[in-house]
Parts: sequence; C-alpha cells; structure tokens
Amino acid sequence: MAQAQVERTFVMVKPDGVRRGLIGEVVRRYEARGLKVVAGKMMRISRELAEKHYEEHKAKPFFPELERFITSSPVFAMALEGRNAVAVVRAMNGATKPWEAATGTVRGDLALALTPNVVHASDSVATAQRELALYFTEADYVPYQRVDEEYL
Ligand code: 3AN
Repeated sequence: MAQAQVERTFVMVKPDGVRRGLIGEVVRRYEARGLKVVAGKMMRISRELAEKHYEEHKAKPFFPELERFITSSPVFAMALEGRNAVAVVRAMNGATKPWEAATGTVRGDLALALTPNVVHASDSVATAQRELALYFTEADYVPYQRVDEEYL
C-alpha cells in the first residue's frame, strides 16, 4: 500500500483540559505516536473566534453552552504534522461523547462529560485548513526535523 500523505491538523486542549493540568498528558500522546508539533500557543478564545470556529453548530441548541465554555478560560492550540495526521488524531481523541469513547483514547481515558471533553481536532483535511487559518499565520509554523523521522 502507498504511504499515507503527510498532513497538518489543528488540535486544541480545551479549557477543561488546561484547567485540569492535562496539556502535557495530551501532547505527550501525540508526540509519542510520532506526530510533530509545528506550532502551538496558549490563548483565550474570543466570542468572535468561537463563532467562526463553531460555525456549523451556531444554530444548534447547545451552541450557547459551547460558546460560554470555550471562551471561559485559556486553551492550548497547536498544529500537528504527520502521515494521515487528521484521521490519526481523531482516532486518538476518541468519540465526541466521552462515555462512548474507547479506552486508550484521550476522551476514553480522561473525560466523562460532553461539553468539557478535553480536546478538539479537525475532522477533515479541508476543515484543518480552515481551522489552522483561524488560529495561526504562516509565521507561526516553525520547521524542524525530529531525530526519529526516518521511522515515521
Ligand atoms: P468533535 O469535537 O468530536 O469534532 P463536534 O464538532 O460534533 O465534535 O462538536 C463540537 C463540540 O460541541 C464537541 N466537542 C462538544 O463539546 C460539543 N457538542 C457536540 N454535540 C453536543 C451536544 N449534543 N450537546 C452539547 N454539546 C455538544
């Protein structure tokens, strides 16, 4: 089978993950898998950014709660790069509803509630491009080589 494409995806440790001290635990998992952190920042999401980010959920009944939550305290936003990064990170994060998330996934190991479900990650390559552009500029990406890149 052909090697999967190297992709870039947008990932965020949400306010609950930050306040629970889980940034390191979450990022550790991605790094151990072989994904490269190519950009990252601690930030507070504004209401304007929340509305852009969750555009598809704007009309849904849970949007006000989601917006209140995501703007409530800082998040840790990052760009991860690697083969099949979008699907790999989604699989590592587990199902949106943490009680349905498999053990071994971020949500399956670290979350129980729906709105505070520790992480967000882009669900497709197109979404990743849209979300990365909301959070990062070209100058934020810092290229480097991992020493284990030949195995990844
Ligand atoms: P994911 O984060 O797994 O891509 P989405 O995009 O369906 O999930 O939902 C975005 C966020 O909205 C979820 N992470 C969760 O916090 C919240 N959310 C989704 N569905 C519901 C729901 N039915 N009730 C409350 N919050 C929800």
